[in-house]
Amino acid sequence: MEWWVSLPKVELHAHLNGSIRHSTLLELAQALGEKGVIDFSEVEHVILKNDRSFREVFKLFDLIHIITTDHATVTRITKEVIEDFASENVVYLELRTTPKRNDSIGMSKRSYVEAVIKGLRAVSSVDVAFMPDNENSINLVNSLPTTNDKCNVNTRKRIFVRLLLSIDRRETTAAAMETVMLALEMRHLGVVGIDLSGNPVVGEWTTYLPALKFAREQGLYITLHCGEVPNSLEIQNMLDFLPQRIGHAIFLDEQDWRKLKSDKIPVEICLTSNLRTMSVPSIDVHHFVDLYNAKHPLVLCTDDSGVFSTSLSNEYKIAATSLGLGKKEVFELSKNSIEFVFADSGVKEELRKNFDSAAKSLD
Ligand code: 6MZ
Repeated sequence: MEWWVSLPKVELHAHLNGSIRHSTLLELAQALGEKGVIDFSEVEHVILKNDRSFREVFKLFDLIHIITTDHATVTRITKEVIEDFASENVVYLELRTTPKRNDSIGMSKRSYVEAVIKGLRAVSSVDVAFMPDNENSINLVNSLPTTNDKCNVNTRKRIFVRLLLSIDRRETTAAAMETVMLALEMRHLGVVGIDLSGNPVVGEWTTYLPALKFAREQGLYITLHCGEVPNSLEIQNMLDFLPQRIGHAIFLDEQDWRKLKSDKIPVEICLTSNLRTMSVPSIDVHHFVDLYNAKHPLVLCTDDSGVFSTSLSNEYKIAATSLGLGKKEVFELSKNSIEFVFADSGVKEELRKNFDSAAKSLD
Protein backbone atom coordinates (compact mmCIF):
# COMPACT_ATOMS: atom_id res chain seq x y z
CA MET A 1 0.00 0.00 0.00
CA GLU A 2 1.31 3.45 -0.84
CA TRP A 3 2.60 5.40 2.14
CA TRP A 4 0.06 8.23 1.65
CA VAL A 5 -2.75 5.71 1.81
CA SER A 6 -1.40 4.00 4.95
CA LEU A 7 -1.00 7.36 6.68
CA PRO A 8 -3.91 7.93 9.12
CA LYS A 9 -5.82 11.03 8.05
CA VAL A 10 -8.51 13.44 9.17
CA GLU A 11 -10.96 14.82 6.59
CA LEU A 12 -12.79 17.99 7.61
CA HIS A 13 -14.07 19.42 4.32
CA ALA A 14 -15.95 16.89 2.22
CA HIS A 15 -19.32 17.58 0.57
CA LEU A 16 -21.44 14.45 0.36
CA ASN A 17 -22.70 14.98 -3.19
CA GLY A 18 -19.27 16.09 -4.36
CA SER A 19 -17.69 12.92 -3.02
CA ILE A 20 -19.93 10.50 -4.92
CA ARG A 21 -18.15 7.71 -6.82
CA HIS A 22 -17.92 8.20 -10.60
CA SER A 23 -19.19 4.69 -11.19
CA THR A 24 -22.24 5.29 -8.99
CA LEU A 25 -23.01 8.61 -10.63
CA LEU A 26 -22.83 7.09 -14.10
CA GLU A 27 -24.95 4.10 -13.05
CA LEU A 28 -27.64 6.34 -11.54
CA ALA A 29 -27.57 8.70 -14.53
CA GLN A 30 -27.98 5.77 -16.90
CA ALA A 31 -30.97 4.51 -14.94
CA LEU A 32 -32.61 7.95 -15.09
CA GLY A 33 -31.77 8.13 -18.78
CA GLU A 34 -33.61 4.84 -19.35
CA LYS A 35 -36.64 6.26 -17.54
CA GLY A 36 -36.49 9.31 -19.82
CA VAL A 37 -35.92 11.74 -16.94
CA ILE A 38 -32.59 12.94 -18.37
CA ASP A 39 -30.72 12.60 -21.66
CA PHE A 40 -27.90 10.24 -20.69
CA SER A 41 -25.74 10.88 -23.77
CA GLU A 42 -25.50 14.59 -22.86
CA VAL A 43 -25.05 13.97 -19.16
CA GLU A 44 -22.34 11.33 -19.57
CA HIS A 45 -20.08 13.86 -21.27
CA VAL A 46 -20.57 16.36 -18.43
CA ILE A 47 -19.82 13.76 -15.76
CA LEU A 48 -16.67 12.46 -17.46
CA LYS A 49 -15.19 15.90 -18.16
CA ASN A 50 -12.07 16.51 -16.09
CA ASP A 51 -11.27 20.20 -15.85
CA ARG A 52 -14.19 22.42 -14.98
CA SER A 53 -14.53 26.13 -14.50
CA PHE A 54 -16.21 27.34 -11.35
CA ARG A 55 -19.45 27.92 -13.25
CA GLU A 56 -19.38 24.43 -14.70
CA VAL A 57 -18.80 22.90 -11.26
CA PHE A 58 -22.01 24.42 -9.96
CA LYS A 59 -23.91 23.35 -13.08
CA LEU A 60 -22.64 19.83 -12.42
CA PHE A 61 -23.91 20.01 -8.83
CA ASP A 62 -27.38 20.89 -10.11
CA LEU A 63 -27.23 17.81 -12.31
CA ILE A 64 -25.91 15.59 -9.51
CA HIS A 65 -28.76 16.75 -7.30
CA ILE A 66 -31.33 15.70 -9.91
CA ILE A 67 -29.65 12.29 -10.03
CA THR A 68 -29.14 11.68 -6.29
CA THR A 69 -31.90 13.43 -4.39
CA ASP A 70 -34.14 10.59 -3.27
CA HIS A 71 -33.97 8.85 0.09
CA ALA A 72 -32.55 5.51 -1.07
CA THR A 73 -29.83 7.15 -3.15
CA VAL A 74 -28.83 9.54 -0.38
CA THR A 75 -28.45 6.51 1.91
CA ARG A 76 -26.43 4.64 -0.69
CA ILE A 77 -24.01 7.44 -1.49
CA THR A 78 -23.45 8.19 2.20
CA LYS A 79 -22.53 4.56 2.81
CA GLU A 80 -20.19 4.48 -0.18
CA VAL A 81 -18.51 7.78 0.64
CA ILE A 82 -17.72 6.59 4.17
CA GLU A 83 -16.41 3.27 2.86
CA ASP A 84 -14.18 5.11 0.39
CA PHE A 85 -12.69 7.44 3.00
CA ALA A 86 -12.19 4.56 5.45
CA SER A 87 -10.46 2.49 2.77
CA GLU A 88 -7.73 5.12 2.50
CA ASN A 89 -7.27 5.28 6.28
CA VAL A 90 -9.29 8.35 7.07
CA VAL A 91 -9.87 7.81 10.79
CA TYR A 92 -12.09 10.85 11.37
CA LEU A 93 -14.46 12.29 8.79
CA GLU A 94 -16.58 15.41 9.06
CA LEU A 95 -19.04 15.00 6.24
CA ARG A 96 -21.11 18.00 5.19
CA THR A 97 -24.29 18.06 3.19
CA THR A 98 -27.13 20.45 2.39
CA PRO A 99 -30.48 19.16 3.70
CA LYS A 100 -32.87 19.28 0.74
CA ARG A 101 -36.59 19.49 0.45
CA ASN A 102 -38.40 17.94 -2.49
CA ASP A 103 -42.16 17.88 -1.99
CA SER A 104 -42.79 15.82 -5.13
CA ILE A 105 -41.15 12.76 -3.53
CA GLY A 106 -42.13 13.52 0.07
CA MET A 107 -38.65 14.64 1.05
CA SER A 108 -38.21 17.17 3.83
CA LYS A 109 -34.92 18.51 5.14
CA ARG A 110 -35.40 16.22 8.12
CA SER A 111 -36.07 13.08 6.07
CA TYR A 112 -33.03 13.93 3.91
CA VAL A 113 -30.78 13.97 6.99
CA GLU A 114 -32.45 10.80 8.28
CA ALA A 115 -31.52 9.13 4.97
CA VAL A 116 -27.91 10.24 5.52
CA ILE A 117 -27.94 8.73 9.00
CA LYS A 118 -29.37 5.51 7.60
CA GLY A 119 -26.30 5.48 5.31
CA LEU A 120 -24.00 5.77 8.34
CA ARG A 121 -25.71 2.76 9.90
CA ALA A 122 -25.56 0.77 6.66
CA VAL A 123 -21.76 0.64 6.52
CA SER A 124 -20.53 -2.83 7.40
CA SER A 125 -16.95 -2.94 6.12
CA VAL A 126 -15.70 -0.73 8.95
CA ASP A 127 -16.91 0.34 12.41
CA VAL A 128 -18.62 3.71 12.17
CA ALA A 129 -18.65 5.71 15.40
CA PHE A 130 -20.95 8.67 14.95
CA MET A 131 -23.14 9.08 18.03
CA PRO A 132 -21.32 11.20 20.64
CA ASP A 133 -23.05 9.67 23.67
CA ASN A 134 -22.96 6.15 22.39
CA GLU A 135 -19.63 5.80 20.68
CA ASN A 136 -18.81 2.35 21.99
CA SER A 137 -22.12 0.63 21.71
CA ILE A 138 -22.66 1.88 18.15
CA ASN A 139 -19.53 0.05 17.12
CA LEU A 140 -20.95 -3.17 18.38
CA VAL A 141 -24.44 -2.67 17.01
CA ASN A 142 -23.07 -1.66 13.63
CA SER A 143 -20.41 -4.17 13.12
CA LEU A 144 -20.21 -7.08 15.50
CA PRO A 145 -18.22 -9.72 13.63
CA THR A 146 -20.04 -13.00 13.04
CA THR A 147 -17.31 -15.02 14.73
CA ASN A 148 -16.35 -15.02 18.40
CA ASP A 149 -12.78 -14.33 17.48
CA LYS A 150 -11.54 -11.68 19.90
CA CYS A 151 -8.67 -10.72 17.60
CA ASN A 152 -11.16 -10.04 14.88
CA VAL A 153 -13.01 -7.54 17.11
CA ASN A 154 -9.77 -5.78 17.97
CA THR A 155 -8.43 -5.48 14.47
CA ARG A 156 -11.51 -4.08 12.77
CA LYS A 157 -11.01 -0.66 11.34
CA ARG A 158 -12.91 2.21 12.89
CA ILE A 159 -13.82 5.61 11.52
CA PHE A 160 -15.30 8.45 13.54
CA VAL A 161 -17.90 10.39 11.56
CA ARG A 162 -19.51 13.71 12.40
CA LEU A 163 -21.98 15.65 10.27
CA LEU A 164 -22.13 19.31 9.33
CA LEU A 165 -25.35 20.61 7.80
CA SER A 166 -24.72 23.06 4.98
CA ILE A 167 -26.65 26.21 4.25
CA ASP A 168 -26.70 26.76 0.49
CA ARG A 169 -26.08 30.38 -0.50
CA ARG A 170 -29.27 30.27 -2.60
CA GLU A 171 -31.37 29.79 0.54
CA THR A 172 -33.48 32.36 2.39
CA THR A 173 -32.98 33.32 6.03
CA ALA A 174 -35.96 31.12 6.97
CA ALA A 175 -34.57 28.10 5.11
CA ALA A 176 -31.15 28.63 6.72
CA MET A 177 -32.83 28.81 10.13
CA GLU A 178 -34.68 25.56 9.41
CA THR A 179 -31.32 23.86 8.78
CA VAL A 180 -29.93 25.19 12.05
CA MET A 181 -33.01 23.97 14.00
CA LEU A 182 -32.59 20.55 12.42
CA ALA A 183 -28.91 20.46 13.34
CA LEU A 184 -29.83 21.24 16.96
CA GLU A 185 -32.40 18.45 17.04
CA MET A 186 -29.95 15.97 15.56
CA ARG A 187 -26.98 16.58 17.78
CA HIS A 188 -27.38 13.21 19.47
CA LEU A 189 -26.95 11.65 16.00
CA GLY A 190 -23.59 13.24 15.43
CA VAL A 191 -24.50 16.61 13.88
CA VAL A 192 -21.89 19.00 15.25
CA GLY A 193 -22.09 22.13 13.17
CA ILE A 194 -23.10 24.30 10.27
CA ASP A 195 -21.32 25.06 7.02
CA LEU A 196 -22.07 27.91 4.62
CA SER A 197 -21.42 26.87 1.03
CA GLY A 198 -22.79 27.00 -2.50
CA ASN A 199 -22.04 29.18 -5.48
CA PRO A 200 -20.02 32.08 -4.06
CA VAL A 201 -21.31 34.61 -6.57
CA VAL A 202 -24.87 34.05 -5.31
CA GLY A 203 -26.48 35.52 -2.17
CA GLU A 204 -25.65 37.99 0.59
CA TRP A 205 -23.89 37.51 3.94
CA THR A 206 -26.70 39.34 5.75
CA THR A 207 -29.18 36.67 4.61
CA TYR A 208 -27.40 33.88 6.51
CA LEU A 209 -26.10 35.89 9.43
CA PRO A 210 -29.16 35.52 11.73
CA ALA A 211 -29.12 31.72 11.34
CA LEU A 212 -25.35 31.52 11.82
CA LYS A 213 -25.50 33.71 14.93
CA PHE A 214 -28.27 31.61 16.39
CA ALA A 215 -26.37 28.40 15.61
CA ARG A 216 -23.35 29.72 17.42
CA GLU A 217 -25.37 30.89 20.44
CA GLN A 218 -26.73 27.36 20.68
CA GLY A 219 -23.23 25.88 20.72
CA LEU A 220 -22.99 24.54 17.17
CA TYR A 221 -19.62 24.87 15.44
CA ILE A 222 -19.43 27.05 12.34
CA THR A 223 -17.28 26.79 9.23
CA LEU A 224 -17.67 29.17 6.29
CA HIS A 225 -16.61 28.99 2.65
CA CYS A 226 -14.67 32.22 2.62
CA GLY A 227 -12.95 34.09 -0.20
CA GLU A 228 -13.60 31.66 -3.04
CA VAL A 229 -14.14 34.71 -5.25
CA PRO A 230 -12.96 38.29 -4.74
CA ASN A 231 -15.54 39.88 -2.41
CA SER A 232 -13.70 42.08 0.00
CA LEU A 233 -16.63 43.18 2.16
CA GLU A 234 -17.95 39.65 2.62
CA ILE A 235 -14.49 38.32 3.47
CA GLN A 236 -14.12 41.00 6.15
CA ASN A 237 -17.57 40.23 7.55
CA MET A 238 -16.80 36.55 7.66
CA LEU A 239 -13.48 37.03 9.44
CA ASP A 240 -15.13 39.43 11.91
CA PHE A 241 -17.66 36.71 12.68
CA LEU A 242 -14.76 34.55 13.96
CA PRO A 243 -15.94 31.16 12.74
CA GLN A 244 -14.19 28.09 14.21
CA ARG A 245 -12.80 27.29 10.75
CA ILE A 246 -12.97 28.61 7.20
CA GLY A 247 -12.74 26.80 3.89
CA HIS A 248 -10.56 27.87 0.94
CA ALA A 249 -9.49 31.44 1.92
CA ILE A 250 -8.23 32.34 -1.54
CA PHE A 251 -8.97 35.98 -2.35
CA LEU A 252 -7.87 37.61 0.92
CA ASP A 253 -5.98 40.89 0.83
CA GLU A 254 -3.03 41.86 3.05
CA GLN A 255 -5.26 43.13 5.84
CA ASP A 256 -7.42 39.96 5.74
CA TRP A 257 -4.35 37.72 5.94
CA ARG A 258 -3.14 39.67 8.96
CA LYS A 259 -6.52 39.29 10.66
CA LEU A 260 -6.79 35.59 9.81
CA LYS A 261 -3.34 34.96 11.22
CA SER A 262 -3.74 37.04 14.36
CA ASP A 263 -7.09 35.38 15.11
CA LYS A 264 -5.57 31.97 14.27
CA ILE A 265 -8.67 30.83 12.37
CA PRO A 266 -7.91 27.33 11.02
CA VAL A 267 -8.13 26.99 7.24
CA GLU A 268 -9.44 23.96 5.36
CA ILE A 269 -7.11 23.73 2.35
CA CYS A 270 -8.46 22.09 -0.82
CA LEU A 271 -5.53 22.05 -3.27
CA THR A 272 -6.90 20.05 -6.20
CA SER A 273 -10.27 21.79 -6.01
CA ASN A 274 -8.65 25.24 -6.14
CA LEU A 275 -6.39 24.26 -9.02
CA ARG A 276 -9.09 22.50 -11.04
CA THR A 277 -11.46 25.45 -10.76
CA MET A 278 -8.56 27.73 -11.66
CA SER A 279 -9.14 29.79 -8.52
CA VAL A 280 -5.39 29.41 -7.89
CA PRO A 281 -3.20 29.27 -11.03
CA SER A 282 -0.56 26.83 -9.76
CA ILE A 283 0.50 24.98 -6.65
CA ASP A 284 3.66 27.06 -6.08
CA VAL A 285 1.58 30.23 -5.62
CA HIS A 286 -1.05 28.50 -3.47
CA HIS A 287 -1.52 30.20 -0.07
CA PHE A 288 -1.01 26.79 1.55
CA VAL A 289 2.73 27.34 1.15
CA ASP A 290 2.72 30.63 3.07
CA LEU A 291 0.30 29.38 5.74
CA TYR A 292 2.33 26.21 6.27
CA ASN A 293 5.58 28.14 6.59
CA ALA A 294 3.90 30.60 8.98
CA LYS A 295 2.72 27.59 11.08
CA HIS A 296 -0.86 28.82 10.70
CA PRO A 297 -3.47 26.20 11.73
CA LEU A 298 -4.55 24.35 8.60
CA VAL A 299 -5.91 21.03 7.46
CA LEU A 300 -5.65 19.38 4.03
CA CYS A 301 -9.04 18.34 2.63
CA THR A 302 -10.59 17.00 -0.59
CA ASP A 303 -13.67 19.27 -0.95
CA ASP A 304 -15.28 17.10 -3.66
CA SER A 305 -13.25 13.94 -4.23
CA GLY A 306 -15.71 12.67 -6.86
CA VAL A 307 -16.12 15.87 -8.83
CA PHE A 308 -12.38 16.62 -8.80
CA SER A 309 -11.20 13.00 -9.05
CA THR A 310 -8.97 13.14 -6.01
CA SER A 311 -8.54 11.50 -2.61
CA LEU A 312 -7.18 12.71 0.70
CA SER A 313 -4.08 10.55 0.20
CA ASN A 314 -3.52 12.34 -3.09
CA GLU A 315 -3.88 15.77 -1.44
CA TYR A 316 -1.14 14.85 1.05
CA LYS A 317 1.05 13.61 -1.75
CA ILE A 318 0.62 16.86 -3.72
CA ALA A 319 1.30 19.01 -0.65
CA ALA A 320 4.40 17.04 0.33
CA THR A 321 5.81 17.00 -3.17
CA SER A 322 5.30 20.71 -3.75
CA LEU A 323 6.83 21.73 -0.42
CA GLY A 324 9.45 19.00 -0.36
CA LEU A 325 8.17 17.68 2.97
CA GLY A 326 9.59 14.50 4.50
CA LYS A 327 7.45 11.70 5.91
CA LYS A 328 7.88 12.95 9.46
CA GLU A 329 6.56 16.42 8.57
CA VAL A 330 3.65 14.98 6.61
CA PHE A 331 2.77 12.74 9.53
CA GLU A 332 2.81 15.75 11.87
CA LEU A 333 0.68 17.76 9.44
CA SER A 334 -1.89 14.99 9.36
CA LYS A 335 -1.82 14.42 13.14
CA ASN A 336 -2.15 18.13 13.82
CA SER A 337 -5.55 18.14 12.04
CA ILE A 338 -6.96 16.48 15.17
CA GLU A 339 -6.77 19.85 16.94
CA PHE A 340 -9.36 21.36 14.55
CA VAL A 341 -12.06 18.68 14.59
CA PHE A 342 -15.50 19.64 15.90
CA ALA A 343 -15.74 16.56 18.12
CA ASP A 344 -15.21 16.39 21.88
CA SER A 345 -11.94 15.90 23.75
CA GLY A 346 -12.57 12.15 24.20
CA VAL A 347 -12.57 11.64 20.43
CA LYS A 348 -9.47 13.79 20.05
CA GLU A 349 -7.69 11.69 22.65
CA GLU A 350 -8.67 8.47 20.82
CA LEU A 351 -7.39 9.90 17.57
CA ARG A 352 -4.05 10.91 19.10
CA LYS A 353 -3.62 7.34 20.37
CA ASN A 354 -4.52 6.05 16.95
CA PHE A 355 -1.85 8.20 15.30
CA ASP A 356 0.75 7.29 17.91
CA SER A 357 0.26 3.60 17.37
CA ALA A 358 0.32 4.06 13.57
CA ALA A 359 3.60 6.00 13.86
CA LYS A 360 5.34 2.82 15.01
CA SER A 361 4.45 0.90 11.87
CA LEU A 362 4.81 3.75 9.34
CA ASP A 363 8.27 4.14 7.92
C1 6MZ B 1 -18.82 26.08 -2.53
C2 6MZ B 1 -19.45 23.88 -2.70
C3 6MZ B 1 -18.21 23.55 -3.28
O1 6MZ B 1 -24.37 19.57 0.04
O2 6MZ B 1 -25.42 18.45 -1.93
N1 6MZ B 1 -20.18 22.77 -2.63
N2 6MZ B 1 -19.74 25.14 -2.32
N3 6MZ B 1 -17.62 25.83 -3.09
C4 6MZ B 1 -17.27 24.58 -3.48
N4 6MZ B 1 -16.06 24.41 -4.08
C5 6MZ B 1 -15.88 23.86 -5.36
N5 6MZ B 1 -18.22 22.23 -3.52
C6 6MZ B 1 -19.42 21.77 -3.10
O3 6MZ B 1 -22.92 18.67 -1.76
C7 6MZ B 1 -22.81 19.47 -2.92
C8 6MZ B 1 -22.99 20.92 -2.59
O4 6MZ B 1 -21.88 21.38 -1.79
C9 6MZ B 1 -21.56 22.72 -2.10
C10 6MZ B 1 -22.54 23.18 -3.16
O5 6MZ B 1 -23.64 23.81 -2.54
C11 6MZ B 1 -22.97 21.86 -3.79
O6 6MZ B 1 -24.23 21.94 -4.41
P1 6MZ B 1 -24.27 18.46 -0.95
O7 6MZ B 1 -24.09 17.11 -0.32
